[in-house]
Amino acid sequence: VKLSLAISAQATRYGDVAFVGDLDRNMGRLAQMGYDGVELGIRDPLAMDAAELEAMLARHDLVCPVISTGQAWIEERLSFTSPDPKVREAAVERIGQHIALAARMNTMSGTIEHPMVMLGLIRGRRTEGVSDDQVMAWLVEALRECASVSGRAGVQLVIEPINRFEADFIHSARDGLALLERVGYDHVGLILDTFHMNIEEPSIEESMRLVGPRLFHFHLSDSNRWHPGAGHIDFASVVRTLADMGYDGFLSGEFMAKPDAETAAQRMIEHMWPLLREIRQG
Ligand code: LER
Ligand code: MN
Repeated sequence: VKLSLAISAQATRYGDVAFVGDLDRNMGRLAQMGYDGVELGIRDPLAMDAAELEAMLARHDLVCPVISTGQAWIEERLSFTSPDPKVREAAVERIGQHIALAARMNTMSGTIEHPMVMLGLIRGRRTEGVSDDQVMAWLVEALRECASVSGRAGVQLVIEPINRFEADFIHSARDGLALLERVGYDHVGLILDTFHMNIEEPSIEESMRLVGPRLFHFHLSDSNRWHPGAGHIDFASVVRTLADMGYDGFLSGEFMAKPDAETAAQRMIEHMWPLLREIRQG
């Protein structure tokens, strides 16, 4: 199991990532702290210099296991469930660009077996007067289109259940599994986030086990959206459960820059390393 940190590659209003700004400097600091990778939040892949990004990752000996896409919703309101077909189409097209970038970074570094693109907030929000069935039909249709593109590119898609205060639907592991069933592609899986699970799941560990092999990615965040160790989530138990499940992906920290970005990132390492070491020693 490797540790990564969710950071933003472009300026954003999104507040639950610790590092925004000078990407090269941030990657350097995280590599020094002992991180293996960075999860890059990218609003618009076409505005990124892919070659420069690859060079930066290589320079700091980091990999990018996942690209996250929520900023396209936050900044531009691109959405899979907008009543406007042009908006839905633009959202799918944008994710296609994320997929292409993820595939390219993998080809260059050659170190990530399954590059991934994360689909969370891009699902959009309910619109008054639109039925649940219609919302789900639009969502499934968009996901199937993205899955078809990502399958050809060798990129996995990961859908994130998000708590009820931040999203209108797909809140729990069960919701996520039911959605996967409807989408129907093996290379589409779930990412679980301890912050959302703490709000939505009866038992964090049981929900993780329920998802089992469909768990492709994982977000670490404490109950208060601070770094692991700052709240009341039992990360020893979370790590033990992941080990029992044979999870071998990344654990990606996603939390607010509190008390500040550097301290938060450092404290995640300090909190997680002893737990991971214990697991390794059996
Ligand atoms: C993104 O990974 C996330 O966890 C959500 O809270 C989106 O805001
Ligand atoms: Mn998350």
